[in-house]
Amino acid sequence: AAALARAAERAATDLLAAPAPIQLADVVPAPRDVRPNPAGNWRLSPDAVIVASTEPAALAAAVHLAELLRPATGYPLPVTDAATPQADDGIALVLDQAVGLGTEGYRLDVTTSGVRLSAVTATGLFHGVQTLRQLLPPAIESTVPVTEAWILPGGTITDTPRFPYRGAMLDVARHFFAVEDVLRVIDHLARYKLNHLHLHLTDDQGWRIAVDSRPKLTTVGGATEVGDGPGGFYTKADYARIVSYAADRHITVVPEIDLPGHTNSALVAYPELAPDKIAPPPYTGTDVGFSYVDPTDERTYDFVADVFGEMAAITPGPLLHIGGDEAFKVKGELYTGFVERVQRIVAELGKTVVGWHQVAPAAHVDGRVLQWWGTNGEDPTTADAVRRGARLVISPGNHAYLDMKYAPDTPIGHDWAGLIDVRKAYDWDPGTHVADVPEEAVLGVEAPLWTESVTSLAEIELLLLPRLPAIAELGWSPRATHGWAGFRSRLAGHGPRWATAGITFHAAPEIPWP
Ligand code: TNX
Repeated sequence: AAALARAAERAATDLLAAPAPIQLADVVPAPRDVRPNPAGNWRLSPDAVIVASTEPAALAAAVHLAELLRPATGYPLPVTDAATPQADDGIALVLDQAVGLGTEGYRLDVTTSGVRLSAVTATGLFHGVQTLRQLLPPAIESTVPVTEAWILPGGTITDTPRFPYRGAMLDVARHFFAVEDVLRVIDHLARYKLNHLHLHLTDDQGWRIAVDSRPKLTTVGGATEVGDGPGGFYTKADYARIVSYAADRHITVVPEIDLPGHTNSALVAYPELAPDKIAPPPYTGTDVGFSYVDPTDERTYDFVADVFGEMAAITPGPLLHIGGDEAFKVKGELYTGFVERVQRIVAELGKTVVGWHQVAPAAHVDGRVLQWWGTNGEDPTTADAVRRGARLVISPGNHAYLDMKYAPDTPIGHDWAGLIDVRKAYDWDPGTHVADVPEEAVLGVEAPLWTESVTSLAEIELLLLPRLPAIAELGWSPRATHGWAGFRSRLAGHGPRWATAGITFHAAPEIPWP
């Protein structure tokens, strides 16, 4: 009788399995290759199991998948492991050298007998899990069980990123954000296969990371923010929590200590760093370019070595960001000499240096990365630094800046680099954006969010979504898949997902939301 019941259930399942509510190609960022097979739809059933290769990292991806699917389905979805996992009416996550597709790619096969997700690395499996999640109905985002036919569209996706660096930046200095808020931002990055979180940890208005050798940086320098707010800072344990939450989602944290400008909060705490050796008053406005650490005082370099030494010790990723932007009062050789010394300090710590593209005139050091934030794609100095060996992360102010308003009536944000609606965020090419820089020198893209006007997670999300997926697609998807018409209709399907998950977003008028 039990067997009969199962057969009846299977027959019912087969009937229900067509059509799938989501098309196999309805994924953001667009996959490299999509081969739908409408005869291969598969329905996730209450007794489905998830089985992974025995490696701990593969199991972790499987557990992550189970945790994404359990709340809405209410299914137990037990996770097991096997030497050769089979998609036997369940989901198999398989580490397999033969799949190819590099360090981040994956292959997803959906057939009537189950789902097989395979990759060379656990990172590939994790990205594949994000794709799988998007192929289920939007109700999968519910935090409580809902009745739904959990049908996956049949076929095969093979996917691999265009660029190795895909990031977003959060400015936690202008306004401070709690660890929990940063973890939610990491969730949003993971959804769209971004793999770097750049934290802008210091600025005129506040110093946000504990440095044991300089405690006043946080007790004094961390006590302010833009406006009247109390500021705040991350203890090393807080920072470790962010780093490990990100690492679990295959995201590398890139910490920025902005020097020599944007340093008023450090000068308030340690006046010997100030050019006149007098502590300035704390700054809670939104001007830029007025503060700097004294590049002619050896104590400044001791400070830099201490701070980056401690940052290197708590940052497992290879990149340390030294800022370098808008140091209007440190000019010419004084500026270049300062940057070169800081670059050497970072290199001696075994880390790779990143700087805003203003550091371009400084000498090259191994692996140096410049973050382009210009607005016209023309900069001979940056192109020259690339010829001397630098690579670029591209963050054009007029396309990728998440703090720009969408439209004149956006309640928060800036407009100095223009308005950035979703199409403006999407319609450009990181591979050809900066004149005289070949695509081979482009590491990838990053969407920075400056927070002078941003005070809450909901406001972060309003500016992030739906533009972050646009930048993610530029970083991940092959240029051949690029097209506004296709993107806007794929993106539209994410509105109900965000709404179901309780995520704030801007219902941009140019997107055909269902
Ligand atoms: C410029 S972009 C800055 C930031 C501001 C931002 C506001 C860059 C490297 N520096 O200090 O917050 O504009 O959009």
